[in-house]
Amino acid sequence: MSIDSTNDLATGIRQGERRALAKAITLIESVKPEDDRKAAALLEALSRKGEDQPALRVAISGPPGAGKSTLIDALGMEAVSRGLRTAVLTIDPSSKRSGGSILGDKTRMPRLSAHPLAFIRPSAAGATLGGVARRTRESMSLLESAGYGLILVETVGVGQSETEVAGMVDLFVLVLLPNAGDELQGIKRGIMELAELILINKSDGVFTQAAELTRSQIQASLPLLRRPEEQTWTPRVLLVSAMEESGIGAVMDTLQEFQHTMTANGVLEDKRRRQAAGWMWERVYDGLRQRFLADPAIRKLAGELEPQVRRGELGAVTAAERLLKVHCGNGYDNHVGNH
Ligand SMILES: Nc1nc2c(ncn2[C@@H]2O[C@H](COP(=O)(O)OP(=O)(O)OP(=O)(O)O)[C@@H](O)[C@H]2O)c(=O)[nH]1
Ligand SMILES: [Mg+2]
Repeated sequence: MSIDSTNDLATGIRQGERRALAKAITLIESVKPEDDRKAAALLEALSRKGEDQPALRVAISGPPGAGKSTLIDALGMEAVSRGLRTAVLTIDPSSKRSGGSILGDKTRMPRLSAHPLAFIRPSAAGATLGGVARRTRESMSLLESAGYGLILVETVGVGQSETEVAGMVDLFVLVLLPNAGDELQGIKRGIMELAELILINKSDGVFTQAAELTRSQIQASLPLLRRPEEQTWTPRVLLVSAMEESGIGAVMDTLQEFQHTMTANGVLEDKRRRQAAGWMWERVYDGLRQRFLADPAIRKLAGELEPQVRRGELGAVTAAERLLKVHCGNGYDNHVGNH
């Protein structure tokens, strides 16, 4: 791709062309080093204009089968009915097993995927770190440039990926099942702490009572979970049924209230700036790792040293030092010497 076509891509994205957007996300997710540069150029071309209306970035997280995809379909439909262009980034869990079933999650969002104001992008789980796609931040930034006002990110499962995704969104939504109260479905306290909004989904039919009980239990435990530095927003617990589409309007109201409140008091802006600093370091580490691994001298030496370490002939620390020395040259000793 030439510089010109990077510019074409940028223009297409600015005009909200879906094909340009899809192509750009593919470029951004590419693991080829030469694509990395083009992707960086594209992000730069888009950021220079710098007058994007920030999108509200929302993570939708929760245990498998909690109804995240069904909920996103309903919530997305509510958002587009309010005139809000809505984008969804999802990691298709089935692609881990089948090696790339892209249809999985789209079929769970049948109405939204057909809506002209919506854009759904499933990423294969293979390209992920934890449950977050490798380039989720970058994809969100493209979607923002394309004028989407709401970005919903569905994350897989519960675990370390939650902390990671919470570090790149404005608002973290935890979707739980009606029986969550007792053992909290293995949800760690740390994940509960991340949530600005907790939804008890499947509050319908035979689950109604259990859902209400769970809601009051979680509500009661929330003050204990509150982080002292975040006094500006009190986490909410809402009952919803994605299937029956009850409570969805209230969820959308809450998202918009969060956006208004946290924009007005400047907390959202602060959060984004902190996240941007984290993003910078992430890119630096990622770039260093890639460069290191692409260095032919490193590859050669690593090819010799690793088997020796495996055979127990060479210590891991000694081997690592030798590799770092090759990459950094004399600067390595100087640098280490400074500490
Ligand atoms: N009764 C009831 N069932 C629901 C509701 N929402 C989702 N389901 C059902 O729960 C199952 C899982 O829904 P999904 O939306 O695929 O759940 P998910 O959390 O996205 O699942 P993974 O992505 O696999 O982790 C499906 O069979 C849905 O039909 C709801 O509000 N009520
Ligand atoms: Mg899902």
